[in-house]
Amino acid sequence: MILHGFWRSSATYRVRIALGLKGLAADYHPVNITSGSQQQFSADYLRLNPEGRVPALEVDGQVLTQSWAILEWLEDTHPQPPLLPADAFGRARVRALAQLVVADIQPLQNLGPTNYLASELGANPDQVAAWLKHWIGRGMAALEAQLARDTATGQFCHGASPTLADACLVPQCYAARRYGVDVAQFPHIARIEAACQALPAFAAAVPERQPDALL
Ligand SMILES: N[C@@H](CCC(=O)N[C@@H](CS)C(=O)NCC(=O)O)C(=O)O
Repeated sequence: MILHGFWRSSATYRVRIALGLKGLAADYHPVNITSGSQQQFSADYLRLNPEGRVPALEVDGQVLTQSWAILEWLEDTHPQPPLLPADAFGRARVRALAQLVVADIQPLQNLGPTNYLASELGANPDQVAAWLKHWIGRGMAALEAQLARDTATGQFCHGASPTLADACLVPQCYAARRYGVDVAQFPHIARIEAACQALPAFAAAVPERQPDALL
């Protein structure tokens, strides 16, 4: 398996966590998506993912894109340890928590759209920062409320072992801090993040520990 990604990409970070939790190793091919490099739009990378976004996972000559599809594929093909609950309601809950991050928050903090705010719509840096804080703060407040109201929330997002929801929550906390959103204001999220970070798979996936980290 080859994981094409970027150290600070939250979508790539999700996949690193899930690979680690499954005990799987993948070769890592960095794709520098910063404005100065934009390797995601190189002809070579666009052949892997015509959308020009990371991550992409190459498996036996096939290319998987979209981090959520990759997480589900990992779960389908490597069911142990399970990262989705056994019951259908539980699976729906985990998917809903994860999609709050994957579908509702992350697209609004992504580099391409936020660069567009500045370059095409004339937003100044303060306005871009306000956009990021607003949408991340609003999304994470909703996630916090979901976790707070439900007895299915445990040491982790769902019960006493990590699920795909945790693999999405932790990278979102990382992005929130990067854009100046205080994670401590969300007590359930902060507590679950700490529980995750204590596990080796999460610790190994931290962006600053990746070979392409631009520190
Ligand atoms: N829905 C996609 C989102 C992928 C995505 O937005 N990736 C970001 C990094 S986290 C990216 O490649 N951004 C580069 C760009 O927008 O040009 C997924 O989950 O894989």
